[in-house]
Amino acid sequence: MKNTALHPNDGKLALAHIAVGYIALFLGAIAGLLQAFVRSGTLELPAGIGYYQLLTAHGVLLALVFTTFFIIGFLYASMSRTTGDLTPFAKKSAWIGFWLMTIGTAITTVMILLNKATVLYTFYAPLKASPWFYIGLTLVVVGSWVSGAGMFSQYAVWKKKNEGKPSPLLSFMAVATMILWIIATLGVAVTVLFQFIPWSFGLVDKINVLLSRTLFWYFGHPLVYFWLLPAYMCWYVIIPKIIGGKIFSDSLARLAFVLFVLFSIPVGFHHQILESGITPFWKFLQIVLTFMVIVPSLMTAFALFATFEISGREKGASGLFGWVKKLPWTDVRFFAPFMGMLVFIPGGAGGIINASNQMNQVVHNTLWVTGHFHLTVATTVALTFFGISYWLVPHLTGRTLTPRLNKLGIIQTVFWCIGMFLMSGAMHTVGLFGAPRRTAYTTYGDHPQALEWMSYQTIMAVGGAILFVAILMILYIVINLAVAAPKGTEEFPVGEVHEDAEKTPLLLENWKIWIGLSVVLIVIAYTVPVIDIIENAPSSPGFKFW
Ligand code: HAS
Ligand code: HEM
Ligand code: CU
Repeated sequence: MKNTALHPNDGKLALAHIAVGYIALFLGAIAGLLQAFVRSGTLELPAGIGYYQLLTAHGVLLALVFTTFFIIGFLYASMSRTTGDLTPFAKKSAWIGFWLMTIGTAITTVMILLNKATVLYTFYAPLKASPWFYIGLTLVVVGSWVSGAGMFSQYAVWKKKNEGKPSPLLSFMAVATMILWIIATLGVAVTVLFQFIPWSFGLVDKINVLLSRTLFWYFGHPLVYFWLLPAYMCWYVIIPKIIGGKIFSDSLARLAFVLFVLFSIPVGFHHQILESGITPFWKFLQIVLTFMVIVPSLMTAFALFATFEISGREKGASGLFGWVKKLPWTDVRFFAPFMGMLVFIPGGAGGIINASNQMNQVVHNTLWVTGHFHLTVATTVALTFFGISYWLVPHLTGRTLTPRLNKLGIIQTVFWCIGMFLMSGAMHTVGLFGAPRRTAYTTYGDHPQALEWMSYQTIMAVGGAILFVAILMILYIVINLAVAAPKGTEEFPVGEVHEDAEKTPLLLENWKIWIGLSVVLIVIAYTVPVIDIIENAPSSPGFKFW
C-alpha cells in the first residue's frame, strides 16, 4: 500500500468532482434557506420564483448532485490511494464520466431555473417537465456508469496482479458501492428512456404513472445507501486510523457491504405503502426485506462501538465508558463524522418507524419524513463528507489543515448540529401533528390546526438560518484548504485491521455470487407486481401545474 500523496492527475480528478459537489451544496442551500423562510410565513418569493421551483432545485442539487459528485471523487481517491495510480483507462473513464455528469447537471439546472422542470427531485408523473430535464438526468446517470467502468477496471487490474489476495478494504467498498449504484440506476434509466423522454417529447400521449413511480423507487431507495456507504467507508476504515486504533474486523465490514448489495434494492415499495394498485402481499414482502437491510447498519454500530472501546482500553481506559474520554474530541476529522454517527441513531430509528406499515399511515407525506432525511442524508452523510473534506482536500492540494481551520470546523459541526436539532426536531414534531411536506406557506383559511403548525415552522426557519451560517463556514474552510492554507502534506488516513480479527474469507469477494443473489431477490420482489402494473395500471396525460 502506498502512503505517499496521490498521483497529481488523480488528485485533480478527485478535486474536480469535489468542487462541483460543493458548488451544488452552496446553490442548493440557498434554496433550502428560502424554503424555510417561506414556510414560516416571513418571506414571499420575489421575481415570480415559485416555491416548488425552489424545492426542485434544492432536492436535485443537494440529494442528487452534491452527493453523487462528492462520492465519485472520494471513491476514485480511495481507489487510487489503496490500489496505486489509476490506469490510463480508469483515468480516461473518470474524466469522460465527469464531463458527462457536469454537462447533464448544467442542462438539468438550467431547465429548473427556467421554470420548465418544476417536478421535484422525484419527478413523479403525471407532472411533466421539459424533455431536456430528463435528458440532463440521463447524462448524469450515464456519466456515472462510465466512471464506474473505470473503477471496475482499476480493481480488476489490481486483482490480476495480486491473485488470491483479498483486495484492499477501501477499494472493495468502493467497488461494492458502485455495483449497488449500477444495479439501482438501471431502474431509473428504464423509466426515463422508455417512459419520460418519449412522453415529454410528445411521441406518446400517456404515461403509466404507477409503473414510473415503481421504477423510480426501485432506484430511489438504494440511492440512499449509495449516499450512506461512502460515509460507512470513512467510519470503518478512516476513523480507526484517526483515533489511533485498529479496524475491528475486515470480514464484518465486507459482509455489511455485501448485505447492502443484496438487500437494499428489492425494498422500494416501502416508499409506496400508501400507493394504491400494489397488492398488500408484495408490499409486505418488500417491508420484510426492508427490515433485513437494517441488519448491516446494526452491524456497523456494533463494529464502531467495538473499535472505540478496544482502542480506548488499549490506551488505558477503564470502567464501562472510560474509553469515551480517550477519543480525540478536538480533532475535527473525528468530531464531524462522529456527530454524524450519533445523529444516525435517531435518524435510523425514524426510518424503522417509517417502514412500519401502521405508523407509515401517520407519517407519510408529512414533515416527519422531511425531518427523517435531514437527519440521515443531510446530517449523518453530510457531516461525514465534511469530515472527509478536512483531510482529503488538503491531501489533494498539498496543503495542511491548520489548527485554526480545525477549530473552525469544530464550530461548524456544532452549528450544524444545533441548526439541525431545531429544524429537523420541529419537522418531526409538527409532522406528527399532520403538517404536510412539500407545501408552501398556507393557513388553510386560518384553520385552527394549521395555525398550530406555525410556531414549529418558525423554529424550522431559525434552524435553517443557523444551518445556512454553517454552510458558509464549510465553504470558507474548503476553499481555504483548496487554495490558501499553508503548503504541506496532509495524510490520507487508512486504518489497519486489528491483529485479533479473523482472516477474511475470499468468498466475500466473489461478486458473481453476490450479484447473482441480488438479481434473484429483485426478480422475486418485483416480477409479479410489475407485470400486474403493466397490465392493469391506467395511463395518464401530462400535467403542468406551475
Ligand atoms: Fe429513509 C424515506 C426507511 C435509512 C433517506 N429516507 C426517506 C427519504 C429519504 C431517506 C431521502 O420505510 C424520503 C424520500 C422522499 O423524498 O420521499 N430509511 C428507512 C429505513 C432506514 C432508512 C428502514 N433513509 C435512510 C438513510 C437515508 C435515508 C441512511 C439517507 C442517507 N425512509 C424509510 C421509509 C421511508 C423513508 C419507509 C418512506 C417514508 C414515506 O412514507 O414517505 C434504515 O436503513 C435505517 C437503519 C439505521 C440504523 C441506525 C444504526 C446506527 C449507527 C450509528 C452508530 C453510532 C455510534 C456512535 C457507534 C438502525 C450505524 C455512538 C457513540 C456513543 C458514544 C453513543
Ligand atoms: C427539503 C431546508 C439542507 C435534502 C427541504 C425542506 C426544507 C429544507 C425547509 C422542505 C420543504 C417542504 O417539504 O416543503 C433545508 C435547509 C438546509 C437543507 C435550510 C441547509 C441549509 C439539505 C441537505 C440535503 C437536503 C444538505 C441533502 C444532502 C433535501 C431533500 C428535500 C429537502 C431531498 C426534499 C425535497 C422534496 O420534497 O422534493 N429542505 N435543507 N437538504 N431537503 Fe433540505
Ligand atoms: Cu427507502
